[in-house]
Amino acid sequence: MVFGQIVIGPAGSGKTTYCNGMSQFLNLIGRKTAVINLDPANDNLPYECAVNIEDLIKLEDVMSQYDLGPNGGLVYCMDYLEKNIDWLQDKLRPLIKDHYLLFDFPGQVELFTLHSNAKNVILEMANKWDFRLTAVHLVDAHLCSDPGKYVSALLVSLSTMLHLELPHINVLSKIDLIESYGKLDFNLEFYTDVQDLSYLQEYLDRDPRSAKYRKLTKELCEVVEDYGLVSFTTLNIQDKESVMDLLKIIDKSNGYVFRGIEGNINEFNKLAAAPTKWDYDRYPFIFLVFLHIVICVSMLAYRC
Ligand SMILES: Nc1nc2c(ncn2[C@@H]2O[C@H](COP(=O)(O)OP(=O)(O)OP(=O)(O)O)[C@@H](O)[C@H]2O)c(=O)[nH]1
Ligand SMILES: [Mg+2]
Repeated sequence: MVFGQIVIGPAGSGKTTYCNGMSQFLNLIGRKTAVINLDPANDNLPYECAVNIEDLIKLEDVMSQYDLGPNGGLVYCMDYLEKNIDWLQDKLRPLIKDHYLLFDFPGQVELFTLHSNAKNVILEMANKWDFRLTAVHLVDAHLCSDPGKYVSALLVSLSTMLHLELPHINVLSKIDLIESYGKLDFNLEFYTDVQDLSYLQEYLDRDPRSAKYRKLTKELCEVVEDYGLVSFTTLNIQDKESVMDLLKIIDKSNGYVFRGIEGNINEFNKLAAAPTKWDYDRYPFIFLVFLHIVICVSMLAYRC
């Protein structure tokens, strides 16, 4: 079974950095990982990519040939990828035997809230090729420092969840920088848990621009609350603990933790209900078990 992550989020939210950091972490814990770059606008990739959309289509060529700007060019590239999905399938074939997959997507939010091209590529992988994928939606934590921007982040997260229909984790990225934006109006849990957005109103009213759209913003917040789908986890990609905590959530969401226990309902229930023992934690554990066995065997040998 093939498992992986669809890494999405607005421009500059940290997708490429995330793919680089997460692939390093996965390789470190012994999980063979391939990164697939599906963003034709990504220059100077920090990771070694196993598949690159640049080999199929180049954004500059599209822009000059069809006289398009970067956004129109990207929509064209995604349409082209959808039409040439066989190219992607051929490129992935050698990897899917034993690799975990990370897909680095473009940052244009309209591709994941409006157009169907990227969605169709993802659904082809999830439904027809039976890949177990989780959408990891990165949102810059900076948006929490302004109540109006935070409402936008909530809306884009909800629209993306509804559009893609995949297991979905919203992530406040670059959380290490949050204190540099000044004191937040609420504690961090308020922003991650998305429990009672009515508290935002007072802060929205302080800004004359948001006060003007008071009723609209209030209704939009109610929509977000009524769906009850959006919440966030946080990430500092440079911090191993933070990456590990996120990976645990992702692995539960796409079923990675349940691999290899098909048909064993007891094992399944145990894993679903309990905090999972992790590959990352398991290495010291295995070492301790090994040490214990060595000590027992030497003691037995000594007694004999
Ligand atoms: N401090 C900090 N900086 C980060 C983190 N993640 C990403 N960055 C920085 O944010 C900037 C944008 O990161 P990218 O990974 O290029 O973002 P992206 O989402 O791939 O951007 P596009 O491909 O243009 O949509 C870079 O300067 C990164 O170094 C993080 O966790 N902490
Ligand atoms: Mg990028």
